[in-house]
Amino acid sequence: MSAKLKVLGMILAGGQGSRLFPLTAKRAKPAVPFGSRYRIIDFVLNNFVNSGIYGIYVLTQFKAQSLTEHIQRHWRFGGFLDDHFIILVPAQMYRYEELGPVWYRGTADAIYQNLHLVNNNKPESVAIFGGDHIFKMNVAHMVEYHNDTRADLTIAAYPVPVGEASRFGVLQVDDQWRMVGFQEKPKDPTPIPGRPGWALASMGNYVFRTEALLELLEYDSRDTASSHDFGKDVIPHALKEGYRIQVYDFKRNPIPGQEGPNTYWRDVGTLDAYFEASMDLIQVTPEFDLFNPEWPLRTANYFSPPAKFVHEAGNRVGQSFNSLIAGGCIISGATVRESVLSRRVRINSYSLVERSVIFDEVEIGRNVKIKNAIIDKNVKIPPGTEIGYDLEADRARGFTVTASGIVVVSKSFRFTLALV
Ligand code: ADQ
Ligand code: ADP
Repeated sequence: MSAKLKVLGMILAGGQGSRLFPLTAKRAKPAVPFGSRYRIIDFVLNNFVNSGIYGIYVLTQFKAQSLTEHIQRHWRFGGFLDDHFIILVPAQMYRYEELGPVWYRGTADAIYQNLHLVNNNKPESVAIFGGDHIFKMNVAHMVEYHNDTRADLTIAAYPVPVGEASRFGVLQVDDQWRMVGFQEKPKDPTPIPGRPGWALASMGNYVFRTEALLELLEYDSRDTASSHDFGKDVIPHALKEGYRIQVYDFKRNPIPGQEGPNTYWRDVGTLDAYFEASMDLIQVTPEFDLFNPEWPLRTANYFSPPAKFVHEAGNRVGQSFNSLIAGGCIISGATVRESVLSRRVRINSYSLVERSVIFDEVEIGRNVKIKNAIIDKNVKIPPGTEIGYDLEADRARGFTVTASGIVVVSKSFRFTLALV
């Protein structure tokens, strides 16, 4: 069909993201807004595009409407170059005759059910990345390493504290960084030799030699004991069968315009992790820099007016400190500190918003106080409301309150006067 691709990009964007509930009540995790202007999936898409990988399929499944609209409206390119595309692939039971009426049974099955897309493009290798991490990665460098080491499979890795490693695949390498051990989400993670307290985690980002991918997935699909997951099934099987699996050290990944090791990778899989990553952005010199012109971060291009800060005569001020404020916001006689505001948020006089993440088109009335909160899209907050000050009261009003005390107000929440 199309021109032969060197690397085909496939993004797994079908996960449910249940630990991000209620932000994922109506949208898949990769579609959750992040960093004032972006959606989580934008970061991996930019990683591919900035690395010269222009043939990309995005595999969706769960509550995909918001994600679909974001990509269809805002990530269009291609035209007459038939090897330049970003195409959404809904789950469509392509293997109905073989598997019966089943949705994707796991991450490996999501690729297996779409292997015809790999065969159509005949790439040398397939880069299979998760759709829900905040990071910058020059994928071309990882592919170069994959080719230089003649690997069947290359897995990107990042050191994490042992205490957190049970959430990840944990791997062991020899002195050539060939993988010699792998455990998916182990109870008792093996530390890195000579670095007690740290374990080497799989980032869930893989580059496969195409032939090896086809063999491994054909095998996995016939394995009745398998849960058809890369981490649980395919990688342990590949290791056992002696496939050459190399581990790619993410820290050595060079990002143009960025000095020093590449250190920032976050799985914003829980509300607390999501909140922390949002707060990372408003540091004076953030570890994750949105402003690097050599690593452009494309996203939806809305025609919003500029952000506006106004105050009328008197003491009221419209001001904001250490914050990210998107287009179309009006901060009128209110104060915003250490916060991340998406488009068209309106905050009225005498109100104070601190250490909070506010999604699109939220309206905040007068005399409102909000701290340590995430407020989802379109919520209207009546005058005089306090959020984040009395966590018991917040729970009683039906908000989600996380272990570390972050209050989340869901998209569908409607205030009545009794709830102010
Ligand atoms: P998890 O993050 O737990 O572990 P998983 O929840 O399966 O893996 O999600 C991986 C990616 O696939 C996500 O982007 C998710 O949205 C997507 N996905 C999940 N189910 C899908 C489906 N049925 N169809 C399409 N897409 C789907 C994995 C690895 C670990 C590694 C971590 C790093 O298994 O070894 O450490 O990622 O976060
Ligand atoms: P987001 O909050 O992620 O920006 P939008 O409000 O833009 O999502 O909605 C994106 C798409 O998802 C729209 O087509 C909308 O109709 C659909 N959608 C949102 N909420 C629901 C829902 N509760 N049920 C069905 N579709 C929904």
